Amino acid sequence: MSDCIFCRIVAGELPCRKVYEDEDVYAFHDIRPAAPVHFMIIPKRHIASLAEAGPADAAVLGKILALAGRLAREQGLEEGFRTIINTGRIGCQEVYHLHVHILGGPEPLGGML
Ligand code: D5M
Repeated sequence: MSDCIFCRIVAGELPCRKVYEDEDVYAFHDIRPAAPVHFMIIPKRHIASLAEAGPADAAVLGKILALAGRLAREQGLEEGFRTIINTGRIGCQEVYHLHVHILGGPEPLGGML
């Protein structure tokens, strides 16, 4: 989708700090970090949100979760990290291309849900 900023990042049309890429998945640092380390893992194929994902997306979503630990360790998050997927208006999703946030740093991130 040409009007999707994350599709444009995947296509190399917008700059990013890339963490990882393969044929299905792309990962890059968040432009507005909410933790000392904050990156996102996304499917290359446009999926607007978790609410729109279906059975055809199961493999890429599994791949993203299965990659999270390895990419987090490679970014220095040896002692853990937080994953967040914001979905839709109520979930405060800003960018409508499904993304898994990975956040962490040297100290615990503090209580959430
Ligand atoms: O979060 C969307 C996130 O995407 C938010 O933390 C900012 C980030 N963002 C927006 N534009 C960019 C670019 N161009 N590069 C990197 N990061 C970006 P959400 O879960 O939708 O609320």
